[in-house]
Amino acid sequence: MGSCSMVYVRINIAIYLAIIIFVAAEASPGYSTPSRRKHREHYGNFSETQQQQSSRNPKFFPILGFVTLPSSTCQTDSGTMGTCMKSKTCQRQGGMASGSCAMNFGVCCVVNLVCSGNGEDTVTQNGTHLLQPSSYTEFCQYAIPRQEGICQIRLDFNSFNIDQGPNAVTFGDCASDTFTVRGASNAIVGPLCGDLTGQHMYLDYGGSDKINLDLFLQSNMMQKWDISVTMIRCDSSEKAPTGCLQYFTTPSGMVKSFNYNNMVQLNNEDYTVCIRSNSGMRKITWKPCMTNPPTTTDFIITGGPPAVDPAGGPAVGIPLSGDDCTTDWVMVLGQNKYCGSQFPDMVTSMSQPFILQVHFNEFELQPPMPCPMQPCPGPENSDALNTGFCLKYTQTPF
Ligand SMILES: [Ca+2]
Ligand SMILES: [Ca+2]
Repeated sequence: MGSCSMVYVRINIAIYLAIIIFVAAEASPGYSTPSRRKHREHYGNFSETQQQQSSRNPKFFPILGFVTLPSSTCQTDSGTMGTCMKSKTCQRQGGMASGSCAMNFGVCCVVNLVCSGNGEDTVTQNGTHLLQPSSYTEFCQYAIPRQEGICQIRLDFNSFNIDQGPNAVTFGDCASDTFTVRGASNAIVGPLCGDLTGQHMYLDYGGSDKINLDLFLQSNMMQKWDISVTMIRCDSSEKAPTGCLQYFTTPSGMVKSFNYNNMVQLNNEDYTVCIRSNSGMRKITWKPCMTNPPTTTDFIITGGPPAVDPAGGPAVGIPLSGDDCTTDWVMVLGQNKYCGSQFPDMVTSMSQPFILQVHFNEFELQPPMPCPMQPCPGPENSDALNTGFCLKYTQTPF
């Protein structure tokens, strides 16, 4: 037999082995080959992994690629996130197929967990979407028990809107509907309310064996949410560093406080936003978003709103930093604390890891009423209509 035929036979054997592994893996939900696990963990660097496998063994790469693809995340027909698997596996897990994946060998499967309003609704499948109840219920409680080898979960608020109540605008408290996280070890957040659409959270199990998400719905309004839950393995490269509530991996991006969509700052938050240093990047620059210039409402954390220029010029905020920030502030690691009603034009830091620390205390400072002091402290000495923050970052090599 010539060497050419030998290669042909080897490739054929490899194809059969690959098909057997694929079928076996899909037939058993608990089964996971090392290559599947490895690929799932390195999904974020898929193109790099592809290149490495390809250069190591060019003949077998397409086959290995075919085997490993079905365990990955996919995009559904409606643009949301699903998990690629065989059609039967999806049915068995109570999911709904929405589009195909893995060269039409798999379906993009979505598992929905609708709030029952009747005790804990337990999340068992990675990639589950948590949804609002079909009719009004006062209490929704989701439980996410820790599965073997899982250290962290990521929540994506694909959409999220609950009532913030009239108190939030003035006092920063969620006095109507609330969203509360229990069992996570890495942050203090809220309770939260309002519009969290587009936000994400990484929650560490730490010593806990269960993370709970509680929603108290006091207002009978049209609350809506779609939160997807991703379970992250302890040894996964997708895991956020311990202690980071938010983790951004892109070279540049936008970070907003919770409920910034409603431009209302919420009380009682103490968390860390981490930015992954991209290869060769040594410096990070933070700026206000300026999504709607010339207003400066994208950073009001303490004091009142920026003074409006009667001549029609841009509103002028009060930038404060360092020891002047005692109640609500953000801190750029390696630089300073910032508060007031204006963020500096630019803050750069070469301290790694790249970190933004967020601290909002338990209340908003109101001028005493009736005012015993003369002159009465104006908005500049109280927290009035604080919006929270929207900041954008950019990583650069130097
Ligand atoms: Ca404030
Ligand atoms: Ca405050």
